[in-house]
Amino acid sequence: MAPVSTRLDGNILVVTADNPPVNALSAAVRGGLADAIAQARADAGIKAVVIRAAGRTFFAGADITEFGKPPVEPGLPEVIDLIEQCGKPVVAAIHGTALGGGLEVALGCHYRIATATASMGLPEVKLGILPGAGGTQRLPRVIGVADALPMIVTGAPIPAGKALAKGLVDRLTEDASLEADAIAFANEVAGCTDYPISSRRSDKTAATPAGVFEDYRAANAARLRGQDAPQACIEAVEAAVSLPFAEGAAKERTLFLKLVAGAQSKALRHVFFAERAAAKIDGLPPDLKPLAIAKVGIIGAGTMGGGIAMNFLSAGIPVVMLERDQPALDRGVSIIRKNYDATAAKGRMSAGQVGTAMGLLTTSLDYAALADCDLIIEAVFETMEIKREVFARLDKVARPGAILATNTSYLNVDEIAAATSRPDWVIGLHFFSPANVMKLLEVVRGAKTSPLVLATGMALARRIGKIAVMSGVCHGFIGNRILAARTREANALLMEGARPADIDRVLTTFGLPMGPFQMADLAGLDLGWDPAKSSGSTIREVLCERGRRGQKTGKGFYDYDEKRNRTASAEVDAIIAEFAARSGKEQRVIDDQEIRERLLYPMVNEGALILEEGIAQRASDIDIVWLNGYGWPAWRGGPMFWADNIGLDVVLKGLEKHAPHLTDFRLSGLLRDKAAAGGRFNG
Ligand code: 3H9
Repeated sequence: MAPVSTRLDGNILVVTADNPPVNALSAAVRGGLADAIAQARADAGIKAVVIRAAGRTFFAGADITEFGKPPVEPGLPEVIDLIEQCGKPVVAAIHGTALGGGLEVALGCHYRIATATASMGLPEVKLGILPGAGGTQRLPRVIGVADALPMIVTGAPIPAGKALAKGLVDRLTEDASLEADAIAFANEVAGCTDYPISSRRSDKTAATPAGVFEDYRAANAARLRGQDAPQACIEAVEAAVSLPFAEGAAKERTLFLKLVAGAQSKALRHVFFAERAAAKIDGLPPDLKPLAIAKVGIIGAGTMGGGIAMNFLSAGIPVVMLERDQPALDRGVSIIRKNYDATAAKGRMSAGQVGTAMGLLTTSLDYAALADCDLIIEAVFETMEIKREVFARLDKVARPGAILATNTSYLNVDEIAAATSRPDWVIGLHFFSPANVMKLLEVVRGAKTSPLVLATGMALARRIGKIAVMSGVCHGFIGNRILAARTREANALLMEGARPADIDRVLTTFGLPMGPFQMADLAGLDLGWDPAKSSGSTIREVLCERGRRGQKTGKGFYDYDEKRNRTASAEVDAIIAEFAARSGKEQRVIDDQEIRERLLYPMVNEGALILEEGIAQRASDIDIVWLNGYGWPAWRGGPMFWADNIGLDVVLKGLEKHAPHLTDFRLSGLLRDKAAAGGRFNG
């Protein structure tokens, strides 16, 4: 069936796109829209046009799978120009999400009616591009620069109600009556000639205050650092103010073509598809229906347990939280409340929503309270002995058919599962701290975890708004195992003469939010440190012994002032030099390139080992873990994609060169073979 069809409703031509799943504006859809407009122009009986989409959403944008392939006519900018110049009023009927090229189509229409539940935005920047079909020129003309600029530069969509208030849509309606109301709207404007044309408007852009672009650049400099697309977005919107439409559109086109061919956009497109691939588990029976999870039990009301609980409470799922004593429970509940109150204070939740979430939380000191839970997550101390004890007790109280999950970040899930009589019902759900904020969830499949339990874990992750990646069982799973490879090298580099600030700087320059020593100072160096057992055998222990326990004590790997500004510490340098001398390591000057290669190449190698051992299903899953759990910059596509781009042979040569210095290093056969064959990890 053609993806665009037309029908006449009196004098109105109703144009319906039907290109599942999200009505992407593929070549066939663009052709169909162009034909429909030609039909409207040619038929004197047609007095107005409605453009609508079947299925779950209005157009979700250009077809991303077409990027990087030879262009197929007609292009989206041309089609939108045709719509705008139809000569008859055109009404866009919007439901679901009008995104990217989809919103650009709507902006080319003369009127927009949307359902109250719809949202709209220009998320192109998240794909490393800018709206390339007139969006950067029409949106500021329709709603003004102050509102258009953040929408285009951040890519965040706005709900229909807000769009109405800003003049982006003209009318709101209900889902059931959208088509009828759009046709009624078209009948009201049928035959008129003074309908608004977005590209010819100048009332809103003329009111642009001086200095708005400079101010925006200055205010967002740190956030946008290193990224091409947001800078180009600002430049394009500037053109909407300073140039006539045709010249601004030409500028937008030039910027778009450059971005779409660039490395950052390729990386971000990889991320888009990688995120969707991560949700899929190869080999699961296709008809497997995830179990319903109506009540969750959480053991441990510490920072982690509390954060985990918030995910379910916010999604409307009742939680019972268990602790060993009342004060621990009370502390946990008050932290949850404080977090919700802080969210409400920022306007991200209403008082009513906070009340509803807190109303779903109950607490108990008795394991028997977990008897009716569908899922029980353990978030207690990270020692095997304690975890096994907890699981043995759980086995006694949990109902048959309840999923038993551990939040361990390193330990062997199979060993934990073996403490129960039902290892097929045991799974790892590794949340990242702060668990109510971080997007990533590693879903750990034990040797005996049943497909149903696994599928339920993945589905649940989506329900609570997480990005889930499946991992097999190994020490640290995907994310922390790769982190450990980097930490080993960071520590070795210190002993060889690199300073903490050098190492952190190389990583932040690369695009990571923080280096390992900044991170350690922030988290507290005494995390897991026991003064009674401290023997001064590591740099970290000595720092703790000397009261250098991180930011909270004003000093750690760095010195901090009252405002927590950090400076390098001569005391730390001396401690490190002393350690190096004692272990016979000669300190030398290490340049940034060596630091970068020594830190990042072993991570890629560890990723390759994870892949060849079958711990991760695909290289892109490893990328998704590092993007969402550890702040790897999205515009570099994740460690495996980054390695593909620089060339696996280059990575291999680097590893061979540094091999004499590397700690506990084992070269991946997969990396070696792929490098030799000129291959890639990602397709
Ligand atoms: C653009 O418009 C450029 C123009 O300015 C200029 C042009 C000149 N294309 O996310 P889901 C697939 S750039 C192709 O799981 P949801 C997706 O891969 C575009 N495919 O569903 C998945 O496939 P599979 C700007 C697309 O309900 C399936 O659809 N627009 C596209 O969770 C379902 O997707 C955007 O960036 C696409 N545009 O969320 C919006 N979109 O089943 C991108 C989706 O094989 N899309 N697919 O894995 C989204 O944000 C979400 O898909 C959406 C639905 C919110 C619409």
